[in-house]
Amino acid sequence: MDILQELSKSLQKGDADRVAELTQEAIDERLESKRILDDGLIAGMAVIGERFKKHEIFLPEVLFAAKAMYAGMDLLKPLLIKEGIPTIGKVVIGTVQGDLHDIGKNLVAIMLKGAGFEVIDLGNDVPPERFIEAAQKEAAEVIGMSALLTTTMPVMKKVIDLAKERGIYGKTKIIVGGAPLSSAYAKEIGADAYCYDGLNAVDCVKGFVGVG
Ligand code: B1M
Repeated sequence: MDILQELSKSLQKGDADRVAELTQEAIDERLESKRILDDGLIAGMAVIGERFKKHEIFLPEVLFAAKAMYAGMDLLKPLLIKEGIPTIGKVVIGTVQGDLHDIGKNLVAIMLKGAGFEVIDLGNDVPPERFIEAAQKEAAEVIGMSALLTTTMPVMKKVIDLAKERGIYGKTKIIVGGAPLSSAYAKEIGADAYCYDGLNAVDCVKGFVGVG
């Protein structure tokens, strides 16, 4: 088994210590950090998602896998964030109210930081008001919202409606992402863009601030 397959398997077992060891080994072997992330950590989490869906595993296993994912991400983070790049814009990001899934949002934040953006991360379970207040206080160019549950997707529309009410809609661009989202849904609720992953989010945001 190659190191990335072993990494994926260890994540599936929820073995955070082994995930940290293998991630470090992969880094020491100079594997590309994006490959370690995609083919090791994210690949393992995709299997967990499938198995959870089929009721082959339950929430505690998913939680252990998420902890293991963070053990790997903590080591990759400094590599994904390139140092010393000047800030090219501000992004307020968070997972919407009622939703505790933050792994994808954190990855997007890391990618944006790596591309030179200042990221104000509001965390998860973020009420609409906080997105708008933070964007206004920080004079952010972009608000980024993440949702992983079909039941929390509608909160994104509440944030957009509030942005309209407060007069920042159109000035502050709004991007949305997360597994259940789509371009069609983003259009329907009035978001400026749907981004399918971190790199795509970087491209969108660069387009909005006119760089790249
Ligand atoms: Co939950 N969960 N979960 N979960 N969980 C899902 C999302 C689910 C699809 C599992 C399934 O049934 N197959 C399902 C949702 C079903 C639905 O709504 N259609 C589900 C459910 C049902 C639940 C609970 C309701 C379970 C329960 O309690 N009965 C519960 C809800 C809790 C809550 O939020 N209120 C719950 C809880 C949890 C844990 C806490 C145990 C844990 C989260 C831990 C954490 O995040 N700290 C968890 C996990 C880990 C998952 C799965 C297995 C993995 C999610 C993940 O981290 N993926 C997930 C199944 C799956 O997605 N395959 C599942 C890896 C991550 C890198 O991908 O988040 O998609 P993702 O992010 C991607 C893109 O989507 C995109 O870029 C990222 C990088 O490529 N992206 C953006 C995301 N946000 C973006 C924002 C952007 C741009 C791109 O711009 C701003």
